[in-house]
Amino acid sequence: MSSPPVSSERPAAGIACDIFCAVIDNFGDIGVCWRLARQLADEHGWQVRVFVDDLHAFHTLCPTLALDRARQSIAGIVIEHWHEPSHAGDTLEVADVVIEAFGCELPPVYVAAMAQRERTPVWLNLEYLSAEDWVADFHLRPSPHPRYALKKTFFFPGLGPGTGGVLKERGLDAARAAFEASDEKRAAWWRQATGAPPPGENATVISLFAYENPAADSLLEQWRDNAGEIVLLAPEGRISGAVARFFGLPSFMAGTHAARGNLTAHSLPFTDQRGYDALLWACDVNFVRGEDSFVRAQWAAKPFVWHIYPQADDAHLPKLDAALAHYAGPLPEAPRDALARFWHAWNGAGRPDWADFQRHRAAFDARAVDWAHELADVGDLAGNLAGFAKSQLK
Ligand code: TRH
Repeated sequence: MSSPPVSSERPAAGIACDIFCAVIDNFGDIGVCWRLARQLADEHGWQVRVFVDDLHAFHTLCPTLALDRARQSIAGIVIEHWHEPSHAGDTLEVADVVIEAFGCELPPVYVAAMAQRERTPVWLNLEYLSAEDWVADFHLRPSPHPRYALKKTFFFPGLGPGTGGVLKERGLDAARAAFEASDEKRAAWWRQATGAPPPGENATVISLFAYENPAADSLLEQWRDNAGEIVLLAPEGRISGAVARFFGLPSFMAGTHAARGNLTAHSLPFTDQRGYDALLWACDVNFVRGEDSFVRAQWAAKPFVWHIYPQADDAHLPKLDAALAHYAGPLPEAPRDALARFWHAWNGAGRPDWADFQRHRAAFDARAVDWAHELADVGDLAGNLAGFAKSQLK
């Protein structure tokens, strides 16, 4: 294949940034990249292109995306369908800042052009989020390229000081506060999401976003038998089969409603990312998974339960405990242990005990608010990344 022509550098209207994203599975890879792209464009004025190899996954959380276009622009961001590993856009333009998400391999022709560029680009490898202590030691470590005069810097998201932090839009807290303060906004949200008004104050509202999970059957039974009303909001997805089985339904696709005992459940359509935040704000407790929803639940400042992305040889379990150490560490012993028991049970070790969780709800509610403040002190990932890149471009 012949190389595409190399263009002169893009107009200097702002820092040009290319983000390369290979979707491994699910929605977290593109979910993080898209959120980062929007922040760099909206809050830092960067000219951003996103190269993504799976438009279908992207379309699920960005429904305005056209599936059949090789190149398109949404919200001022150029999206290139990265259709084969060697593809680097129709015209080879190398950006000032190049972000390789989650160790995906950049097109060789692009790397070669990076090396030829008059002003060497800042090349960042954005890693997966982990709350483990070693992350702070590896954050911003450079790695020289074996053949070219280029260096790649590892950028590690994290939950503690010395890491890259996690993504948080500037207007996020204000948007949440506005939602929480407005009965009309909440009522409109409930009508649109479930077709019903908001439940009474005594109901416990729970969102459920998870992978297939054998512990779901027991938890659904406990919610059915709970003393107070439970309202379950479940975006359509990998856990929907378990909910359908519990209610004796053939499926639990978006728009389905069901009730047994004290449990009422609504299946919601998968929304865009902003819509997912509103779901978290509407709930008392959020079950989340993977990486990006795990972060959003922390900004929602409500108690949450994390279904971590399972890895071979249980490599995910130390990551689960590292997150617990940050999040639950300052809790008194009894609620701290209860939260750890519940998270472990939801991740395969034992049976989740809802009564045990609820007993400590007041402590969990207060901790969720404190933790959102503590996490904000680490700084927003997009801001941290932009600051580092600018310091390198000087
Ligand atoms: O989908 P996830 O499980 O994604 C990932 C991937 O599996 C990835 O390969 C893995 O490495 C990573 O987890 C750890 O979970 P996550 O990260 O929470 O991504 C879901 C995205 O979908 C997130 O951006 C929120 C968004 N979302 C919506 O926009 N609307 C919705 O209705 C829902 C339920 C989610």
